[in-house]
Amino acid sequence: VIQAWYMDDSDGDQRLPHHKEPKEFVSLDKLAELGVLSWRLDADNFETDEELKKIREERGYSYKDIIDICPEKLPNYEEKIKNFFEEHLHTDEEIRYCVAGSGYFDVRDRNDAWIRVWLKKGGLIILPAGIYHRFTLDESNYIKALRLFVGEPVWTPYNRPHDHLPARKEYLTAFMGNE
Ligand code: KMT
Ligand code: NI
Repeated sequence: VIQAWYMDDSDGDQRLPHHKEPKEFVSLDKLAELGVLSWRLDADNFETDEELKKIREERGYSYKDIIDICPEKLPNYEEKIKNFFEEHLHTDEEIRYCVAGSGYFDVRDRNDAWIRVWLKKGGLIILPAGIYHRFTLDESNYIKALRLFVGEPVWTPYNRPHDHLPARKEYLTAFMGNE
């Protein structure tokens, strides 16, 4: 449901897996060290799932909507697809729960290398505020995801570099051991 690996350095279709040769997988514990948290949930019953309810209550995720990423359902599809893949950060967590389809969230590790996180049906991922990341569809070309948020949502992406933002500094302090 959630797998992660280091990306190769090649350009080319962003929707391909971009494994290194040989493949170099990254554990969920390793992701957690970067502040990236993940769960495996029952996506067929997400409307009534008690485990999801508990996570939402504990973390204060009062807001919820659904994003359906396909040309028919997402307004300005091409532009959004392009913007999602620009390296950026947010001043709040990015919380996505995949209930259908799949996609790649790429995050930077502490050496600034790309880790590709493959989110599939039943996977919930939390990217911490201030982490540089990007998103792309994979070869299936479709994802339907719940978006959760604490209070009124702010989706503003700050494209790299935005190192002076408090959220960036706080991220570095919390997860990179910076002073
Ligand atoms: C973002 O901010 O990068 C996104 O919302 C990605 C798309 S959600 C599957
Ligand atoms: Ni984002």
